[in-house]
Amino acid sequence: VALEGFELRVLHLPLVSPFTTSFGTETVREVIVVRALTSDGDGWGEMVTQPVPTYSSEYTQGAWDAALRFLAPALLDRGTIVPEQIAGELEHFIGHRMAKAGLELAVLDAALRAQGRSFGEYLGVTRDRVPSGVSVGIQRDPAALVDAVGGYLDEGYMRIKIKIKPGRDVEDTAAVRDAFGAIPLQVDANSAFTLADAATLAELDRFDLLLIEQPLQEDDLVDHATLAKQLRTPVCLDESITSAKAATDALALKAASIINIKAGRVGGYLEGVRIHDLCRDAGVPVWCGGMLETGIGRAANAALAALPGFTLPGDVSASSRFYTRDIVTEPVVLEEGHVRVPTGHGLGIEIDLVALDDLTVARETIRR
Ligand code: OSB
Ligand code: MG
Repeated sequence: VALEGFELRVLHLPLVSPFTTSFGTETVREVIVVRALTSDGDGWGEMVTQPVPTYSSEYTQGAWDAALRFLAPALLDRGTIVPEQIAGELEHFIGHRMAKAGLELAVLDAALRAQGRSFGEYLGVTRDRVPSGVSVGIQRDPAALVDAVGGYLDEGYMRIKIKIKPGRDVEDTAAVRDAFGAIPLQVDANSAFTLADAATLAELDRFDLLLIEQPLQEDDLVDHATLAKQLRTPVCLDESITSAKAATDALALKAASIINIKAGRVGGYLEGVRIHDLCRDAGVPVWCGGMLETGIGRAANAALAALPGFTLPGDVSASSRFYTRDIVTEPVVLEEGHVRVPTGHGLGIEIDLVALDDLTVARETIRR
């Protein structure tokens, strides 16, 4: 595609309820929406950073600065580019993967719209809908957690993930298991534990969890391998898997037996596909993680999760799980516990420009 510019916006989307993880509570989703301006039309992407660098080193103002100062100008200097060249073009800039992913997605959307192809067809999806799991934040107490989980099960979600942290681990998990029996259940610690907590984490073994996600810190690959040997629950990595290379290393070290794929975290959907492919070759299950995406990333995630190696339900939930008002005209909905893979051209979404403008708090356009 012939790139003419990029429009970046910071959006604030109010959350339907506060979302609490081991690193804090959010009541508003701050996200950067990218519009690629090309001679063949526009494309949309999003940078899934959060305002504070607690999940990873990336954060909104950092992504904004890196994108406007370095990443977008490098792509605009090239002028004409195909989406598959973007990651290579930006490789000499270290990190800033969420920012890179947002730019790549916007160009992918523009290119596929121009070709009249859907993102799912481009990726080679093998399903027209994917089972939907939901990520449930830490609640006031285990009883409130049981209430929240019950609500999501009533809506039809097919797998529950609960957030845990030290002191809110075994009791919370036990409460959910006791209340709902043999539902597909997993936990996510967002790096909140250390190897010294191995005995506590081993207590979770009795709950027959699908997996425990990211118990230790991002760079604790060897410690994760040590911990994995002490647990019956499979260890899944999220934060640690920043690239296909990191995935290869984690599998070689036996630090994980399952991998969570998030396009933003790994620098783009195309890198996410590479991780899918290598895990599939290695017989390692993967699932699609989420970053409270708007309708843009939510549509892209539904397509990614429809690749054959995604054998576990992802955090691919309905827009209504987080938002009362999305920025697309047809937000993702839950149908019999599933989310449909979009079939329209590009990501298969139309932007609600009124909602987009209403939710925009900052905006900048950079042109060739
Ligand atoms: O660790 O998977 C995570 C949200 C923000 C940052 C990290 C994570 C999450 C979630 C929510 O668990 C997943 C979703 O978008 O539904
Ligand atoms: Mg996680």
